[in-house]
Amino acid sequence: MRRHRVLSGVLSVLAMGAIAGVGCASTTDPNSTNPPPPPPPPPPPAAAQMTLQTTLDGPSAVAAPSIGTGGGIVTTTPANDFVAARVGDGLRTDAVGERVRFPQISGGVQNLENESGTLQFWYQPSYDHDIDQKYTIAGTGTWKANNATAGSIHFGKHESSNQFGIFLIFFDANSVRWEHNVAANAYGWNAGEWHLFRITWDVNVAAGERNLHLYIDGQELPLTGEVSRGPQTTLPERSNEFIYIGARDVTGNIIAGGVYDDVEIWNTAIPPS
Ligand SMILES: [Ca+2]
Ligand SMILES: [Ca+2]
Repeated sequence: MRRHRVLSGVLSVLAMGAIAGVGCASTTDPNSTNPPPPPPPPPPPAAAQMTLQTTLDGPSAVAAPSIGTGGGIVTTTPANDFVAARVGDGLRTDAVGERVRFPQISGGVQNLENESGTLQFWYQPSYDHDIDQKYTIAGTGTWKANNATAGSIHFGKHESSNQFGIFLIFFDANSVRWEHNVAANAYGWNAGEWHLFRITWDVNVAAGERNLHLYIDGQELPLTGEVSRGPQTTLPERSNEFIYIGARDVTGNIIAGGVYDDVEIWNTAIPPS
């Protein structure tokens, strides 16, 4: 949960008070030749803070990330399957259920802000984007047996029956499902290539504005399907809910495949600069 909106409101009230004060002064001194004061500055934007950062260089980078609260868990076969990656080592996934996960919040420290945020990571898929296999890539909550966590986001790649598109699925506070897609002809990657993925979300955008955005290598991808627009709802972060890099579930039939590196999460939606 966040507090800066309260601060913004206070600043707005103070600014209005300042304007009112200026108006009173001018009416009591009609002969003043002083130039009118400049208008008050707008309230400052919410300060973006990184809430989680991990090098994925090994088990300790998951148990104790460089930014964020610890308690992350590695689930791979073989155990702790970290291999040479983009910078140092990274996490290798190549089967159902393989991943690292971090709690959304632990000990009062948030790794994630469900209201708005940015999830960025490097990913080297082990497969071409148009092979006939569904993959799970990352998510901000659990998804088991078609039962996803309210207030979570899920990202992956479809098989042929869904035209090899990307899926980016958002569940609001009431588990209403918004499934965004990227058509297969609007993106692409080959096995072994490193790409920079960025997902942003904000449930508090104005009416008509999109809540989610997806970028690969700094380029925004066109989202089609059930496009979610604001304002929307979500849930508070919970200590028993998790951010998944790799598989969103340890069972099921949707596999994770590829090497991940350098995961970063911020508490506001930040487009690539
Ligand atoms: Ca690394
Ligand atoms: Ca494995």
